Amino acid sequence: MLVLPKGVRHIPGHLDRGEQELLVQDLRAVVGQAPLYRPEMPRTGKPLSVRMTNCGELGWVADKAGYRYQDRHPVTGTPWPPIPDRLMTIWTDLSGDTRPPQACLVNFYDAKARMGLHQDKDESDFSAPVLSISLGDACLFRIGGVERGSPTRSFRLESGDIVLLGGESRLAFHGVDRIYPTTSTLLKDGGRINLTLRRVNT
Ligand code: MD3
Ligand code: FE
Repeated sequence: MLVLPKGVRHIPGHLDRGEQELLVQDLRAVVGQAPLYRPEMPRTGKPLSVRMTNCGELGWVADKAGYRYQDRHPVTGTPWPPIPDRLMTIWTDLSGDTRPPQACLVNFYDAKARMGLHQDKDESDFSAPVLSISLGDACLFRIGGVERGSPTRSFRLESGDIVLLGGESRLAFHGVDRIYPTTSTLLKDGGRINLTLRRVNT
């Protein structure tokens, strides 16, 4: 049996196929307003393999100047579109927080994309959980402890899965080791989408 770190709640198959399709429709509208772009590593400017966009009052961005939340798309300069109602409802149903999410980061992985082990520390409110939704191809997700060297555990995330990261796990190191191409028919051209709903400020 796989034991998850404290504060991690994995809900396999929370969203059925119909719900996943409706979410993809919502996301197509979001990406029409706020196109996916490729963020870059601070200092080096090396592009990330994951493409990103956001919806909500704030969005997470990365460029040579650093990592931060800001209220506009870094390429188009326009405000992020609102978080779709369907996502707001999922947050209300599952987060245990009465306040609405302020940011929804949209990550898109092609077959080769990955995300190295990192902590999410650019928010100033760690009391709310992060709610993650996986759509499309499966991935191998890894999570460790709050110190970089501590042991990690890996598990597969499938389309329709939700993960809540709260409490002790909110500052845990985590990453995406690999995508399993062609494991889902949800996205016509394949790939994986991860959505994270977050509180940013207190
Ligand atoms: C554990 N995204 O956007 S989602 C990220 O699948 C990010 O795209 C990954 O890491 C993805 O920052 C993982 C699950 C996740 C999200 C936020 C966390 C796990 C987390 C915050 C703290 C601890
Ligand atoms: Fe993260």
